[in-house]
Amino acid sequence: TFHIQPHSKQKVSYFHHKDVGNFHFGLQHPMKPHRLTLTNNLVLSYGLHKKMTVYCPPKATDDELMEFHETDYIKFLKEVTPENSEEFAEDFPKFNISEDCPIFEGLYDFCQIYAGASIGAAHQLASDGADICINWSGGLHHAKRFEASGFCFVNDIVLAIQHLLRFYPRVLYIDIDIHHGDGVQEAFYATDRVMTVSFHKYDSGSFFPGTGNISEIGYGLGKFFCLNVPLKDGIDDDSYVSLFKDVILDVRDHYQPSVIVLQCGADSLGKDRLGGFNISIKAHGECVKFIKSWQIPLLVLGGGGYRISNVARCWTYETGILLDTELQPELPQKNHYYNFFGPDFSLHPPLVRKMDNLNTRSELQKISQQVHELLRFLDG
Ligand code: V1P
Ligand code: CA
Ligand code: ZN
Repeated sequence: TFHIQPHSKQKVSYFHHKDVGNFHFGLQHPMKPHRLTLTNNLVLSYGLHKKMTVYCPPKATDDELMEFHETDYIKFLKEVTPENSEEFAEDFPKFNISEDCPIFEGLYDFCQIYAGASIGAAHQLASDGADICINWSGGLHHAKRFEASGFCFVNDIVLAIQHLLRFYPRVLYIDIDIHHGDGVQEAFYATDRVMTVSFHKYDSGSFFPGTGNISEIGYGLGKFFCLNVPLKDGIDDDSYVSLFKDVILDVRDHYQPSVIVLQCGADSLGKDRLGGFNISIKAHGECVKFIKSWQIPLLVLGGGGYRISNVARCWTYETGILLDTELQPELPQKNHYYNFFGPDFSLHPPLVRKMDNLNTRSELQKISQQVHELLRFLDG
């Protein structure tokens, strides 16, 4: 007799450092690490910790950060503080210290914590300790070898992928943050061992960081191993999810990745404070569900997300998806931050607005066609 297994259960590990939510970029700054405390709290109040292994990740060491970053840049991040910043002011332009990337109390600890969690998660995947690893504090995709950019100081994604490359032949990186994953793209632009795919808002250069045209396809050995899906404001659930599945399935079939890193930036949700897309938490989660269903080792990271109550909802819902656990739509009342989630107190508040989808059917069709044509170059 045959025993049909619809899907064998994937083992999930969850990395959360208790201090990661206590850092502050500054009062006016949109990046709020507190969203990580909110998320963790909601994950626990749904009881999801009972279905996965929860780790307090070790902080990344200086040497680990220098696997990608320049020694001088890491030394600078380690030494500079709000108090001594005058002594270092001459270095600010060089390292892109700015309004976006300000010096704040505990900056280096913050970097060590979120990068340590991504490296630890990568290590656990590679050593066969889990099938899926989650680090919602990671996904800071803009940081460059020797400079900060777009709220990102060290690039935990590049560090995690570099670690995975010691064990796996091909890494697929997928980025659904509304911003272009430029730092990860740049780091692996000339290699065929990492394929980077980013979906993002692109308006010929004015939306941050300004890159991510479909014409950016990789260089040298990496030519065609970089894919960009530029979109406009107002994209809705159906257009986004169907384009995502259409593109990413063809990527999988051509590239046949041995491991996947998924950056789940929640600023692609409707009503985000910086983004302009119009998608729901269910649609965002559907992208995660689709990748998970392939049963390929998976590292799941956070990223942007600037309406923090929705970020916490989204990443909690996606933790549930990764655990094959349906969550009741009413938020658990025993949650310490319950009041943050009014007036609806629901996991699925209405995020989708009556707004124009500036992506026309024919434009989306054209992007899909261009992507399939580019992927054909990966054959043979
Ligand atoms: O637009 C810019 C730069 C700053 N100007 C000189 C142009 N920066 C954006 C940065 C967005 C970073 C997104 C990060 C991520 O992809 C990953 C974590 O989500 C920016 C914006 C904006 N509306 O795009 N910075 C700020 N807003 C900002 C506002 C207030 C205080 C500090 C920064
Ligand atoms: Ca993106
Ligand atoms: Zn973003």
